[in-house]
Amino acid sequence: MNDISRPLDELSHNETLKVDSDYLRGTLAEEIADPVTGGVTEDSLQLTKFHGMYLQDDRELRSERRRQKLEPLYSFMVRVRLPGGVVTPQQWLKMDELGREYANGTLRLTTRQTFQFHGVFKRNIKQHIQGIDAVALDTIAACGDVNRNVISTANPRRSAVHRRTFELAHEISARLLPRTRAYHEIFLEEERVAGGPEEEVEPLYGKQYLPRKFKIALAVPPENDVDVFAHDIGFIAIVEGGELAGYNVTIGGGMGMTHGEPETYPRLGEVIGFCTPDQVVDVAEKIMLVQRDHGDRANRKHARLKYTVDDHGADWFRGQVEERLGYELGAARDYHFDSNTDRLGWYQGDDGDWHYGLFVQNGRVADFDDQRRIMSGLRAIAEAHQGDIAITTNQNVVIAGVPESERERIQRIIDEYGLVRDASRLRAASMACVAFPTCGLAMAESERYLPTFIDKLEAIMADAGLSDDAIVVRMTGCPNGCARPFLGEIGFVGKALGKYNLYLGGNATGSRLNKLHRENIDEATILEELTPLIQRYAAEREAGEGFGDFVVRTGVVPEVTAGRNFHD
Ligand code: SRM
Ligand code: SF4
Repeated sequence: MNDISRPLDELSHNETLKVDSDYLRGTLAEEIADPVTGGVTEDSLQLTKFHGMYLQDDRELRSERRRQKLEPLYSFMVRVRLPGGVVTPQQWLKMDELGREYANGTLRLTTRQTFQFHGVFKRNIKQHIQGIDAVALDTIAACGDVNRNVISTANPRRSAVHRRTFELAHEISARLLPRTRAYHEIFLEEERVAGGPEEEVEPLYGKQYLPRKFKIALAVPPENDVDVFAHDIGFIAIVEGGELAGYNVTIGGGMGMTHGEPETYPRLGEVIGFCTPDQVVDVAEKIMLVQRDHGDRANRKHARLKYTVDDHGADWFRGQVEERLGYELGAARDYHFDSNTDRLGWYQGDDGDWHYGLFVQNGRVADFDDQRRIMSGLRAIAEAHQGDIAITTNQNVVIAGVPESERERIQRIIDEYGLVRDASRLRAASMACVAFPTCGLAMAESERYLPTFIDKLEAIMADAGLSDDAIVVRMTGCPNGCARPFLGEIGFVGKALGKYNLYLGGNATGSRLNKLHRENIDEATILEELTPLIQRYAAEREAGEGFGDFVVRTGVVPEVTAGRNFHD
């Protein structure tokens, strides 16, 4: 029997919660209106996720609040659904305004190319969501056991293939969007309309939605900026004779694991076939439905599609998908990736317009000091710019579609506001997850620490004569893997405050997992470990060889060949 047909009392509590929630309503409306607490109950907290928000509290204030016998300082993190990551300047300006009015005065660009707001108090949550709605955006399904924000290679204005791929991200997102009106009733105050037959309320998800979160990414080689192998489903564009022939389909990627639990592990997605562009949305839907019916609903730590694939085998999974499609997937085609980082600075698209890839350190849009007024500068750009602003899955932005006549004006704003801090190639290839103070799961610092750590690594690189080189460095505050650290040439995964597990041996195309090298080490030990390796790399590397390839070739770490990293 598959889990969707098993009695609820054999499954995880979240399954009962979903079924009993009246399609994600629960008691949320009442709890949001209750002024006595800044929070909501544990069950409602689970439901808010499906509507794109998380209840958090400032972890640095916890003990002081406890001492004062106050409840934690609750607020919501709010995540926008933005398939493909593109906004108009007007939408950017609204996000900027909402960030200053209701959130903590900053915006956070995420590794799934969207906006996050932190620090939105419950009393403001409806106005905040209504503000997002006012510019035709929403937060539906940005979190929760549903298909999440569909990500696509950055900047659809680059070429016709990028444009079509971006459109497909939108089409997939629309097809897989939950149909319940709960969000509209609770946050936009729409009247509840008497529903039709049960099966029409959520035709794809039913009452139990998915076993766990579900993620889809679309890549256009040779760039793998989306880290296509890190997602439940991936589509890799195949261009033949200058035309988009279709997409290779991957299944079973995922990053998250738990320290000390080897039955959880990061896994690379694997290619199971090929489909044409007009088959993509159906293929995505059918893969999701196989996972809906066969994913583990008893153990949430084993509930992602990667485990369903490993439990049954990729051939079985493909067979299930083909049965539902009514046709077979084609044979996978050749493709080649050469990087998983962003294209930065000015470049030209196929139509002759210019685009500017702007590095935003760890995606934090804020005014840091007089020299680096990132939030004000991006606001000034949005006020002046007529094209799009595209968010990348490396937490950067692209000022997209700048006509030649406007280039100078945009460049002046970039310079005036210090938007481009002299980012070395090393820094530009680094990413950190949010972690402290907002993330409830963080074990170590990440976003707030990586910039100073990179200062130190830059010095080591300079000493080794590698100032102009890039190494893909990823850091997270815990092993959930939000900045995809297990794909880094160097990966840091938080273990405790000031302590990290050091991973080595990913590559610069996001197609190989790295390997645990040293466990639970502090900064001094990390630097002691990396300095001689970087010096050796400078002296002994082969032409064009990346750091990750070097440490694997020279046996510093063994190559992860199974597509899975059992982190030992
Ligand atoms: Fe994540 C949970 C932040 C991308 C794997 N992630 C969280 C939470 C919501 C913590 C929580 O559950 O209480 C974090 C909120 C922190 C905060 O204060 O903002 C959080 N994840 C993020 C973001 C903001 C990191 C960033 O610096 O950009 C990314 C938001 C993406 C978005 O816009 O939707 C983010 N998270 C990812 C990714 C990368 C990706 O999707 O490409 C992963 C690894 C891929 C994967 O899913 O395997 C990821 N996040 C997780 C997991 C582990 C999931 C698993 O099944 O293994 C958790 C914990 C969980 O779900 O139980 C988690
Ligand atoms: Fe939080 Fe861990 Fe994700 Fe970082 S990786 S944002 S610490 S859940």
